[in-house]
Amino acid sequence: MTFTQEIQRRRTFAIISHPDAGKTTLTEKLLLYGGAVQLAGSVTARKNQRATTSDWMELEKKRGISISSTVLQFDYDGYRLNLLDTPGHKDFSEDTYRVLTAVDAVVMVIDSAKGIEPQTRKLFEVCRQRGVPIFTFMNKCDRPMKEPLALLDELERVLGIGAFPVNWPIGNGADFQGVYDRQTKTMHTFERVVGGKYRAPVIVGGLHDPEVRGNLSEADFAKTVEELEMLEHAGEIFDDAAVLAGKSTPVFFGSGVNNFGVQLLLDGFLKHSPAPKPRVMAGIEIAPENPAFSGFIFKIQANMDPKHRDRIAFIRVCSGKFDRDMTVHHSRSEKKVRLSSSHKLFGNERETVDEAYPGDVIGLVGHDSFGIGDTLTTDPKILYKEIPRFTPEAFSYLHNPNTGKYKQFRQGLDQLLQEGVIQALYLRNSSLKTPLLAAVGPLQFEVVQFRLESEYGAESRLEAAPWSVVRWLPTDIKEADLDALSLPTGARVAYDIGKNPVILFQNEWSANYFGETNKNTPLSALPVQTARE
Ligand SMILES: Nc1nc2c(ncn2[C@@H]2O[C@H](COP(=O)(O)OP(=O)(O)OP(=O)(O)O)[C@@H](O)[C@H]2O)c(=O)[nH]1
Ligand SMILES: [Mg+2]
Repeated sequence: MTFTQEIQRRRTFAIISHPDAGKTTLTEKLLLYGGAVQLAGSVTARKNQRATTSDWMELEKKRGISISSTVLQFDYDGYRLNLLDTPGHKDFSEDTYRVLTAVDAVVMVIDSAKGIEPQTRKLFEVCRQRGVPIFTFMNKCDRPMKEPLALLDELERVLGIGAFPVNWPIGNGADFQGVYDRQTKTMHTFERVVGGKYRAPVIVGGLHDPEVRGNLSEADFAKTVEELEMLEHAGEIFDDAAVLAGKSTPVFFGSGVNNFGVQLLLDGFLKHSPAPKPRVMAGIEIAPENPAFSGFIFKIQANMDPKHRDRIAFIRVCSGKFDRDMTVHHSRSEKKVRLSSSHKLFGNERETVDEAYPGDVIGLVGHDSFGIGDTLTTDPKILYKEIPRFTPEAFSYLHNPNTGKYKQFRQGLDQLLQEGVIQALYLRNSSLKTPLLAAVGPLQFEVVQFRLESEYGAESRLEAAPWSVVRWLPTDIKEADLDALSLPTGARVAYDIGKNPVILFQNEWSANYFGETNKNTPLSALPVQTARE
């Protein structure tokens, strides 16, 4: 296969939505239909059931929610898929937003009973800004759902995007029979299989075949047929250009847990989604075909494999070919590094990979100097600035109650800090050595506690901290100037891990008041970036 063919067959996409819409379930079913697993696991794994491939973390299995994004690479129908399952909860959204920088398309999952929920809307906004093509899966049609026309209307009204139904649900809730594919004018009637572990048997036929009607009343069936006629009458056609521009979304209906409509989604997605596109860097386009290898790190994860206890840096390849053992320029250290330990990833399983192409996400092990946002390239002129940064809004002290285990506590915390979803701050003029953790949302602290215990054997105790706002001070501010600051009640000066001074405020009002009354001391919601960052 030629270099260009390798690029053209890559599909790199994320599954996104509000919590609980069914992303992980759908991911598992895409793996089942894509032939990457033989038997689908379930999110709420009971004793003798296997858990999903993407929710592999101990706490995820326990809680039945996704905490961290997962990469799954597999081949299907000539394509190489890099699929990323993301967490929906807003406290974990920093991870999700980073993933969005690494993909070329998304599948947006909607709970058909609930319609568009707040977190879906936020994620959609980010996709729109980035011009990422969006495919929509209307999930949970096996539960009493909103009218399909109302769901389409919601997409257009709430998100302001064109919606093109590729297929249409027949029946709803207990009567959900399957979907009618408007492209091929065929009806796909499914049978439910216990636990949804295997592919659902399907009969493909005409809309008016007798088995299609199932338990559906004459009136309900007639209504559906009328809806379909209406859609036909509207005469809209699948507009590939609008989809690729992120202006219109193809809509698929189904039920992930029952395997209804999963095959149609997978095939429809692959047919219409884009291969890797050029990346823009400082106004210059870097095409995937560019012979220079380049990519950026969008995620770091420690201890994926309890046997290895190492950390993996996830890199999205943007241009050129990756060869194991190649030497590249690392943007942060401005040094040359040899990439010898490279892996393809499938949940928490990894396998050495010798080559990779634009679109691929691979894991690099053994480079402590790698950080989120770093560029790796054979052409040092290439520097990506893709990773968005977020201002922490939750603060809490983390105590080590067991002084005998200080080493485990400290080592664990340091490694978790490197993943970049929590930060540690230290109060100025304080003898207190307890780290003050800062994160986008408080659930992150629970994750830290759980992981410290399960991955490092270190107990910890959280103590609420009285602040809710952090602002960075100018980096060149002098110690004497810090002493002279007149802070509002309850505010404190602290340092981040890079020794940059910050002010912690009790609330937004207090931060704004300080800003108004100290015009000579500009504050920023994010650390001031160094030139190379
Ligand atoms: N009835 C019904 N339930 C479903 C369907 N798909 C998923 N579920 C259930 O919805 C719940 C949430 O599913 P997940 O796949 O974990 O949802 P998620 O979007 O990955 O959630 P987060 O990652 O935590 O944001 C689970 O109990 C699933 O079994 C479906 O098609 N029908
Ligand atoms: Mg999930």
